Amino acid sequence: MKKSLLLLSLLCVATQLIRAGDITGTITLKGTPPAERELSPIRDNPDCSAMYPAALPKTKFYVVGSGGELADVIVYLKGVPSASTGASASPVVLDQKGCLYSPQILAVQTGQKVIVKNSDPCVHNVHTKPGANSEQNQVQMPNGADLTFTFDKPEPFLKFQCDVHPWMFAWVSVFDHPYFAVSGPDGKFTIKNVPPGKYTLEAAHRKLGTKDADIEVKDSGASQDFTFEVK
Ligand SMILES: [Cu+2]
Repeated sequence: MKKSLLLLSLLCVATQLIRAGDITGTITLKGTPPAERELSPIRDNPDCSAMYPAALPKTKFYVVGSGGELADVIVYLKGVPSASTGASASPVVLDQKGCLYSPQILAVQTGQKVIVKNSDPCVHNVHTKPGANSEQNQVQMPNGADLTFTFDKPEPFLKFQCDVHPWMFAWVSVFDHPYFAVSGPDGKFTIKNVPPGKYTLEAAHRKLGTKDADIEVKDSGASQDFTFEVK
């Protein structure tokens, strides 16, 4: 009898350990955001302007679909205990292509590698401008070896910039847990394998600020949408 109780309690513990659900949702923008600006300094740079024989690229502050689907929103659990799995997580790639960073908004865990590539025929200088983490500054030649960056501390929208091309920016949000996602061009996000429980879910857009929601994640997961507004 005692043995079967022990087995039962072990089974319960094991089941709890593997119980987890996904948080899914859609981010929507109401209203018309400010027009994006042409990156006109590119015109004065022969290396970069050669890559844009027609129109110059524009800023990507608000990446919005025709139905208001809002991309580049970081969605994450707020106030959860530190539990980074970054050291064993797959690296995230940040490319420099067409004298722009791609992607311009990304998110990683502490200790997770950010591999910076240079796909351009010109030199770039990758310079981080962190708040909580230490500053890093490395030159990268055309076809140069990949650079690797990692960050020790959580920090929202840590800025990457290129000192050669002053219009080049990317923003990397760093978390000390794996429970975050970035909304895609369809406005959708999925945070995978969240243990059941009650949480505060926060959505952050670099220009539009943050929105919070209290949610309960069950075995079957949870769903939470966010709507941002520009007036
Ligand atoms: Cu550059």
